[in-house]
Amino acid sequence: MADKIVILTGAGISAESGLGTFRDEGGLWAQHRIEDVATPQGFARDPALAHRFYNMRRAEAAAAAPNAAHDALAQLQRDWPGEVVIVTQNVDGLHEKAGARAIHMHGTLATALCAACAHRWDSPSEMAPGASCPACHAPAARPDVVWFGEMPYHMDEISDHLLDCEIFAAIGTSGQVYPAAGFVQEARNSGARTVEMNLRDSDTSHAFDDHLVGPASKVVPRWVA
Ligand code: BJW
Repeated sequence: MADKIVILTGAGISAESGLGTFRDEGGLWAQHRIEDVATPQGFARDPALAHRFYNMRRAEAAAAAPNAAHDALAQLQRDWPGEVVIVTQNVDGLHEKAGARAIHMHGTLATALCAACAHRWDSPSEMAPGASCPACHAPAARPDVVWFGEMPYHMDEISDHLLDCEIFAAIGTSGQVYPAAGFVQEARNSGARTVEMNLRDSDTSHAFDDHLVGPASKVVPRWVA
């Protein structure tokens, strides 16, 4: 039995809950410029545009329900006699809706962040440019998400888990964004067995020992069973 399993999830696990991925055909980056909505420079240039993007995503996430893949991971986390650590790049909150705990390395739509004092609070469903922080009152409220060029959250904690896991799984992620794309190599270096679950090959498929090809709602419950 593995004492510790680390599972990295990406946008693909939520695709069958109706939430668009980023880089698949017709995905979010086909409709929105990364430079405008997913960089601190884009937010500084046109905060209203970025807020519209995240307000839309927040509304879609609020209306979405977890699918069989989220449910299977929550069940694994409940039932596995060892530790199951879910690290998600997703900001949609669907792991929590399924009853799991997850480390949110790219933040969450559920909270707002003050760019001036780093205070966090429950996000309103619609954020607007220039909104004030309830703690320091600076007009510096922003979505609590990690944009390109910013440091992902909880990296020390994640590195510690990668150092002592026996199994590492990646589900529905394209392997195009670092540092998450490097986790499989870190886990391998620690001696973990690695498995990828995806509709197709990702940029990091070559680094995995095992591959389960298919929609997450089918392959994840099968892997967990
Ligand atoms: C299914 C499915 C189904 C579909 N079933 N599967 C070179 C080396 C190392 C690093 C870099 C480098 N060059 C640049 C960098 C840094 C940069 C980076 O990686 N850039 C790349 C483009 C190269 N990274 C960063 O800037 C990160 N920070 C950092 O490195 O900090 C250190 C540092 C700081 C300061 C200075 C210097 C260094 C931060 C990255 C932040 C990413 N942010 C976003 C937005 C988050 C908020 C939001 O949600 O809007 O995170 S971008 C976007 O991509 C989002 C995602 O979490 C992330 C990953 O996407 P994901 O989840 O993989 O989705 P897709 O769409 O790409 O793939 C979907 C997959 O699902 C596909 O494979 C499908 O096949 C599959 N799929 N349906 C199963 N039903």
